[in-house]
Amino acid sequence: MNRKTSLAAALALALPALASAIEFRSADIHPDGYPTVEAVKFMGEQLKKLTGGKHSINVFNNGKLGNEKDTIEQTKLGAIAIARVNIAPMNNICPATIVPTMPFLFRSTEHMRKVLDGPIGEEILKSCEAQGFVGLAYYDSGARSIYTVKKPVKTVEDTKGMKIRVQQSDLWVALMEAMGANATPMPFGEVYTALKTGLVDAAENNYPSFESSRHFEVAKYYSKTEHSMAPEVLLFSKRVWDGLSPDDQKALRQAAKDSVPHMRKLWDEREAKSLATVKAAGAEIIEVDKASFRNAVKPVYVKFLREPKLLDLVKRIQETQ
Ligand code: GTR
Repeated sequence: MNRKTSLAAALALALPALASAIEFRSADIHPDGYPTVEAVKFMGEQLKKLTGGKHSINVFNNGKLGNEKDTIEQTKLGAIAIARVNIAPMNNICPATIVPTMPFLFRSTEHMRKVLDGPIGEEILKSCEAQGFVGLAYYDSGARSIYTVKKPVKTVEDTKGMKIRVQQSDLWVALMEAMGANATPMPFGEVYTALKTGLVDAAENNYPSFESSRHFEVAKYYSKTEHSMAPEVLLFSKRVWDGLSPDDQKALRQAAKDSVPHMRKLWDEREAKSLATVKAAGAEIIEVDKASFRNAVKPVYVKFLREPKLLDLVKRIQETQ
């Protein structure tokens, strides 16, 4: 055997192994360093370890694969393996995801983590399988609050007539309308310009997104409405999933699970850091009359929780200690 043929033989031997090694594509709209992005990178490292170096994850950050709605569609089709998105753009696709998005539902971060880590969280993720998504994990997203360009919001009266950007979800539109505002749904990547040009008067988000997007440069009044703790989710394409071996599926589930405590640590650190950054840059953090917001959004519970299954989930969440 000459050198050439022995090389070809060696390659042929290596090929079956190479052919089954997969680099899963994962989408995120956030930049490097953001806790969701870093958590999925960490998951990739875990996956490599668990599969003896075979499988890996390539995180496409900064919306390189599109906005969240687009990446959800691509994931359903199997063009993207993993979408790390907020649960809100899933609301219209998978009704049970409405529940953890509901305003003023979770009493605290601990309450939210306990619910999502347990059977209720599992049940909600599982319900998305019929729509083409295997839910692998929830990540923290803190509490979302309203921030404005011109005048601070202190009670729900102040949001009357305001144009507020929301995520692309009917629930979010209804939520802002219940506060008397005009909801403008649009992708996250368009919000900075929308605030700057006056297309919207306000937006709402957690501290890390308010900071990383630099929205604080144009909207300096951050009013602590803390109206929703809608979590982040890690969705795997069911189409891709069904083509994987049970061992690979197990490794993916494990790697995702392992990334959650890591994400939470990064999240807690980032929340504190982001708050300090925006304050130092001149953002004003404003306490609000929370009860006025809580009362105003009550009709949203009636409108969106007609199905007994969803009502039951809410009840069980409220009963979780
Ligand atoms: C962020 C979240 C993103 C996206 C964004 C938004 O907090 O991490 O996934 O949902 O909010 O408001 O669009």
